[in-house]
Amino acid sequence: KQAAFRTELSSLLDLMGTGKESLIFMKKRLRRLEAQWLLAARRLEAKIQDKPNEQKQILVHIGFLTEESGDVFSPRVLKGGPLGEMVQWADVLAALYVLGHSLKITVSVKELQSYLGVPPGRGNCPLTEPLSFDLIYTDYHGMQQMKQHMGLSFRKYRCRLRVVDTFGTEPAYNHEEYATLHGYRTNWGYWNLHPKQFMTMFPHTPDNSFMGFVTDELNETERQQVTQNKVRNMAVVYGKEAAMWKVNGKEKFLAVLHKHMEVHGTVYFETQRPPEVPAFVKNHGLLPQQDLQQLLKKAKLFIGFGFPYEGPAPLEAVANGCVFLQPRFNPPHSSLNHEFFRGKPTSREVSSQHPYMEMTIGRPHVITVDYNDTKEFETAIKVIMRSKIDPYLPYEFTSEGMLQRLHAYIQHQEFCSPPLPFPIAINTSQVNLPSSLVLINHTHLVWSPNDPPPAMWPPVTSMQVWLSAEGESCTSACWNHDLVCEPTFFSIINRQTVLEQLGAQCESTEAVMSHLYPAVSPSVRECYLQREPLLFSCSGQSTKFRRLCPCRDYQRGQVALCKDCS
Ligand code: U2F
Repeated sequence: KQAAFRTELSSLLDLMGTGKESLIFMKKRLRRLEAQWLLAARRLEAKIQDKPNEQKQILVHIGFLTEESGDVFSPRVLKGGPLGEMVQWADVLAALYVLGHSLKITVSVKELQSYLGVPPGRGNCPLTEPLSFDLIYTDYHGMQQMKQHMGLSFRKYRCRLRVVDTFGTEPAYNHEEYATLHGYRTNWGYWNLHPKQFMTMFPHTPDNSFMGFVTDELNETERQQVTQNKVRNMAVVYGKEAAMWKVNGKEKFLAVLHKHMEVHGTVYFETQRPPEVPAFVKNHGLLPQQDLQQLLKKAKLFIGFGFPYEGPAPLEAVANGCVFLQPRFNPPHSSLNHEFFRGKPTSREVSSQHPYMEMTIGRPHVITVDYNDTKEFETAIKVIMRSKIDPYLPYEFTSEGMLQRLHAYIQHQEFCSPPLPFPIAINTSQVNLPSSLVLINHTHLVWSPNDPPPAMWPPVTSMQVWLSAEGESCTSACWNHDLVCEPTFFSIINRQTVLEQLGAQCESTEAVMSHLYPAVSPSVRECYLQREPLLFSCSGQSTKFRRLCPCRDYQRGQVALCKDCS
């Protein structure tokens, strides 16, 4: 059945239940953004007119909001606690709903059981009826609860899961046996999912799918008003909880900031100003999202103190015409050296408070400096005050962008069917270029005459294969060629001939289970292929190896999709 784009959000609100502050926050957000979502749906509909849009039966189980997982978030909604996850879930619900899918939503284990068809009082038994959902969107907590209540059926159906996972899960941490043997410890368990089933808040690692969220969009009149009404010397500090203001050396850089600008804050407080917030700061208290947007429309600068990491607010600030100023981390923060990331299933190095803002958006909208260097800091403030900058929002964070991406995932991503056939050979004789250039793309793949090329997604026409520098990950090797690592293609290129064609010298070749392979160790001329498809990894890196990297092109402003993808 073809899914019909929806023309209202009010029935979605009725599906959501009530009571919890978190649900109230999400519903408020949905109401506020309804017009934006519906307009985006009309636009996308016009673009994909004759493409298939099959209606799916979808269960959304928001595990972190269940009482059974402790629900530590809901009571903090009005007290400055994390809201990013709620922003994202609200937007996931909106997107799934307006795309026209059939939704069931739960925030309790009891409801979960009834939707799954687990008879009351029976835990941990296989389901008696086939699962009626094509897809289940959940999180780590929800997955744990499903495992507990589905018994052996969990394994059977886990390919239908989509796990919303803020900071991402790298393949080395996902594979149970490998992670256990090699010390990739996590607090979240090992699930042996296809890494693309994990869906992140920002495009953190191409091993996972980028889910994202949306930001309020401005129309042309609003854009002009915002640009005209900017207050040159008004700064807003990023940090709604007093603890976020406990920063070493804060006095020094705040004094510099205060010398030039009027400093505003939105820090939650009960009765008195929190002692962490200096007296010269004009504190508005925690604001409703809409009021924060108004404040950001006037402000010139939105300034981060280093925490929270990778939240939505800086994107909202830049979308409202602010410059985001943030600290560089040297050395970078990661699960190896920072308490916040410890136990999270990733070794990703976070080079500033918000690497996406730093690297994908960058100047003039985002300035990243060393806060201990007073001169560099002060120069940045002066540059910002002089600058004239328009509001900016990458397409991937607009409602249309999120709908386009989610639509593509739902129609094309498939983790339940058996692996695709491999090409029978790689015909590289026609290519004769120096080894530092792109040598292999889809034209060199030879498929068996009985088996036509498989319909892959993303299409293999977007592929370009490169060898990384020693010590470099495929994520960064592809990025350096203005491409994105695409793990789907690993299975096609996991061959000695491909390594050799790219200039690797293979005196011996072995197939091994490791998140670093396929790769070559140039000093000893040993080549390694991957034996375990779940361990194909864009993020793996080690000083000893040059990695074999499947890259693809991407759409400007929509990194999740290749140029020919829709
Ligand atoms: C991030 O968590 P947060 O939820 O704290 O991220 P923020 O960027 O601070 O903001 C989330 C939302 O809070 C809203 C604002 C953002 O959409 O509009 N808000 C508000 O309504 N009123 C205010 O006065 C100030 C902000 C991240 F998202 C989480 O995944 C991480 O767990 C957390 C820790 O790194 O950081």
